[in-house]
Amino acid sequence: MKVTQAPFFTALIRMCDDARKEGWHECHGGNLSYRLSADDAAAVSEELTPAGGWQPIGLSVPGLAGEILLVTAAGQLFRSTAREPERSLGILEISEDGACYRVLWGYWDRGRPTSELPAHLANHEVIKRRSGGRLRLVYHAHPENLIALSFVLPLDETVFTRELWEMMPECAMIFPAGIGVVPWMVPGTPEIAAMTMEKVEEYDIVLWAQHGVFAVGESPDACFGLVETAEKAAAILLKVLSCVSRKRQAPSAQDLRDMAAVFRLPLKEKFLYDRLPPDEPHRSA
Ligand code: 2HA
Ligand code: ZN
Repeated sequence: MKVTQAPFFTALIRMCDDARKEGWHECHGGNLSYRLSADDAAAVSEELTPAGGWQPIGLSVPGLAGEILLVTAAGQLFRSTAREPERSLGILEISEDGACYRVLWGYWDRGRPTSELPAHLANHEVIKRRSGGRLRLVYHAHPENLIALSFVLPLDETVFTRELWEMMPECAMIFPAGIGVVPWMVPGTPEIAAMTMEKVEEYDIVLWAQHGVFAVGESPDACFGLVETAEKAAAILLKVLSCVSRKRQAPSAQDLRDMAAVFRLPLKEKFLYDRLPPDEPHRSA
């Protein structure tokens, strides 16, 4: 089967297209990588041929030895992925020592993987280990409401997680581990990669303050849905904060515990602290 006809590929293209329609990928913003399953790779094996030699990754990811990944190309536009997939994306293989990669498909016209490749691979190594192989997608986007909130709320995971969970029940269901927060850092550096890796040990979604989000998932739909849910909650919260300085009412910690019991959500107690009681409802004299 051709790569462009494979179900994993069409699902990724749909995600890229949906995400850029949401406005999360201005110009060159964002990147993603997907670790192919054995079935994914077998389905497209006729088109996977090494083009060029092994190149150093710049760090060692022995946990990904022999893995095959689809990774967005450097400098490409998310809005071009559907129209020019072979230019916007590529598929690469990791060497047996985990130190090098070689291209098997795509990256037309001397393209290359995103400059964030080391960060993507390092995070894949973490999520593959922590999920027993279930998590396959690493995704970076620039959703505007979450970015805006990082100017407004303290950069504290207990605050961000609780505020977003309160906005609608879907949030605790979709990100029961909460949301990680990384302060503003220079993009593309080993430092932001290392701090994100630490957060990805615990969280499926991490906010990069005044920049964007970094999310992981088992499929394109799961990962898109995760960012979509957090982003919608951020939009609701910004609306609330633009109307009142203090919410009049909100679900309590006990409300969230009750929901966790019914839906078997592993919500952490560190996010279920007691808050100041809401204002008294307005009463006419
Ligand atoms: O250009 O979003 O953070 C890709 C990015 C870098
Ligand atoms: Zn970015």
